[in-house]
Amino acid sequence: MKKILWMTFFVVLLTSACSSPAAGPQITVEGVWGRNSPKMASAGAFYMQIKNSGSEADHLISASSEACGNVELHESYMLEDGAMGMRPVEGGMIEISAGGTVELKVGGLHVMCLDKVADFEIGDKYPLTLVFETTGEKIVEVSIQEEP
Ligand SMILES: [Cu+2]
Repeated sequence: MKKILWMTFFVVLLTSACSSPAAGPQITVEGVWGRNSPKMASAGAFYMQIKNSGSEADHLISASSEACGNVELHESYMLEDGAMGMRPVEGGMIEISAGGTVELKVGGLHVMCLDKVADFEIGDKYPLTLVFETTGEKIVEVSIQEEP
């Protein structure tokens, strides 16, 4: 009986914590990965889920990594002949709306690693610095793997 009371207490606590998001953006980044590729491939793409559990939108505005000479924010799009192309995102930034999640995935948005300086072998890990307009810098780890 006592146990049930305690459980109820915690459920109430959790519920109240969830119903009032913290002021400002609350950014978390998960599942950061890139596909394995040899060094002679000059570019690679990084994918991830970016979640904002806060009450205000934020924007991913740039990124950098020691594994890349240059990093750009890209989107994939369909070319006239049906093939896929990619280009820098419109406006140069990716919006993460309040309470929203943006998925960077194969065939969609991605962080483009240009002028790669290393082989990307399965199991390698590289730090990636993401810069958000409001949140500022967030350093995450890219895990090199086959498509999960
Ligand atoms: Cu790209």
